[in-house]
Amino acid sequence: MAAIARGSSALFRRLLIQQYRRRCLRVQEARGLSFGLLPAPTLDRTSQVRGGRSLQMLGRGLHASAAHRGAVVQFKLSDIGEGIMEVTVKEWYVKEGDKVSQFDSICEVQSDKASVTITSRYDGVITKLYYDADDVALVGKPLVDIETESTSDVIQEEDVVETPAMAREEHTHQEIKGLKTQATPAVRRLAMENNIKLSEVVGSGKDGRILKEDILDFLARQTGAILPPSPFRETRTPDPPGAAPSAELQPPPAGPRRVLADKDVTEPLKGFRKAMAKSMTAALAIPHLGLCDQVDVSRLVALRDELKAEARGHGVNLSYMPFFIKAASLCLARFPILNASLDQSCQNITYKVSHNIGVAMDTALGLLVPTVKNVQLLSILEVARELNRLQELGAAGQLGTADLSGGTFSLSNIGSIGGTYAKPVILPPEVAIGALGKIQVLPRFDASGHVIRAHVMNVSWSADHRVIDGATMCRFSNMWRDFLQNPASMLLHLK
Ligand code: CO6
Repeated sequence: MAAIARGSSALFRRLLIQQYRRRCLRVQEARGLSFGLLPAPTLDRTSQVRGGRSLQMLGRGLHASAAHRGAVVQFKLSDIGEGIMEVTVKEWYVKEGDKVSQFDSICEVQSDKASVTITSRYDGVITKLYYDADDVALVGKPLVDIETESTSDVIQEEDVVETPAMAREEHTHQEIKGLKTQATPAVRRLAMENNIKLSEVVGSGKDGRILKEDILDFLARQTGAILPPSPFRETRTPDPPGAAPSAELQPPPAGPRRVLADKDVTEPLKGFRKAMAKSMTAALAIPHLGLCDQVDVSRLVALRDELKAEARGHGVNLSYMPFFIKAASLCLARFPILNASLDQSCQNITYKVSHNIGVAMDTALGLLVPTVKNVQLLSILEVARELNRLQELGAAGQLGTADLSGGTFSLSNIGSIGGTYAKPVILPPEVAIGALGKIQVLPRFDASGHVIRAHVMNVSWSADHRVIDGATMCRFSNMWRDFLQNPASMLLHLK
C-alpha cells in the first residue's frame, strides 16, 4: 500500500517536473527567436555548444552577450595533490550556457582518494564543458571555458578553485551573492535542471538546508499544482525512544544493477574501483594467515538493547560495531604488532601509536574503508558518534581524504548484509583485518549441559604472516572474543 502511494507520488512529481521543463523550454524557445538579431560572432560562439543544450544556451547567451561580452577563460584542472593525475567527473552542477558567479559549484570530481567540488573563480557564462559525467579528467588539462562578464575580470589562464569534500557541511555549503545556501549535490542538480535559483528557495531542513522537498514545493508553487505529501524526506528525525522504526522512511535496499544491454560492455576502471584494484593487487604480495572463531554475543546483544535508547538520547545510533571496534583497540594495546606496518623491503616495522580503525563501509560509491581515528582515546559512545558521521558521509558519497586515510587496523562487518564466514584481505600497509559475520540465534549448551538459546557471531581474521604468527593472532582473537562475550569486563580497561 505504502509502495503504491510512493509510486504514484513519484509519478506525479515526475509529471510535474516534465510539465515545468516543457514550460521552461517554451520560454527559452521564445528567447531563442529573438536571438536571430544577435551579431555573428556570438552565433559562432554558441555553435560550439553541444547537441540539445543549445537552445538554453542561446537564451542565456543573449543576456550575457548583450550586457558585456568578456574574454573566454579556459580553466584547467589544477594539481589536487597526493600525486593524483586524473579524476572522474562525478557530476556537473552547470551546463553550457549557464550563468555562474564566483564560488558557485561547477562540478564534483572523484579521485581515488577523495571527492572534490570545483568552484568558479569568475562571474560569467559557461561556454564549454570538456567532459561528460563519468569521463576521466586529467590534471593540467582544460575542464571548462567561461566567458567572463567583463574584461576587467580576466586574469591570465587560471586554475579552478577546489574545495576538498572533507566534511559534509563544508561540501554542501556555499555562499551565493551574500546568501548562504546549503544543499546536497543531488538537490543542486534538481534545482539546476529546473532553472531554480537556490537563493530563492526557503530551506526547511536543519539550519535552513534546502531539501529535495523544498525544490518540489517551489516547483509546485510555480506551476500552481499541489503536491501530495511525500513519504521520503532527505533528512529524517530520529524515532522517539522505544518507538518501532518507521519502515516507510527507509530507502529501498540497494540491489545489483540490472544489465539492460544485449551485448558485452567494456568500460575503464575509474575512481574508487580503480583504487580498489590497485590496493588489492598490492595486497596479493602479503602472505595471509587466516583464523576463525565463534563468539557468543548474547550478553552484548542484551547490553546494547539496554543502552540503545540512552545513546539515542545523546543523538547517537548505537549498533554493535562500536563495541567491536573498542574491544579491538583494547586488544591492540596488548598486541601492538597487529597495529603496525611493514616497509616494502621488509626491513623495518613501525608500531603505530594511534589505533585508527578502518571500517569497511558499503557506500554510495562502493566499498570504502573510512577510519575511526584514535579509538584508544574514545569512549564507546564517541566511537558510535564518529561511526554515525562516517556512515552519513558514506551514504552521501562525500567521504574525503582525511576520513579515508591513516588506517592502522581494519574491521569488516559483512554480517550487517549477511554472510557467516569471510576471508578478509589485508589493506596495505596494515598487517591485520577482521571480518564479522551475521549474529545468529543458535542452540548452545550452558555449563550444566542444558541447551540454551545463544546469539553467535563468527569472526574471521587475516594477518600478515611475515610479521604475525598464528599463536599471536589466536591470543589476540581470544582476548577480543572474551571482551565481547563478557562486555562488562571492558569497563575495567576503559580510560
Ligand atoms: N549481525 C546482525 N546484525 C547486525 C550485524 C551483524 N553482524 N551488524 C550490524 N547489525 C545490525 C545493527 O545492529 C543494526 O541493527 P539496529 O541497530 O537494531 O537497527 C543494523 O544491523 C544495521 O546496522 P548498520 O549497518 O547501520 O550499522 P553497523 O554499525 O552495524 O555497521 C557499517 C556499520 C559501516 C559496517 C555498515 O553500515 C556497512 O557498511 N556494512 C557493510 C560492510 C561491507 O560492505 N563489508 C564487506 C566488506 S568485504 O568483508 C568483506 C571479506 C569480504 C567479504
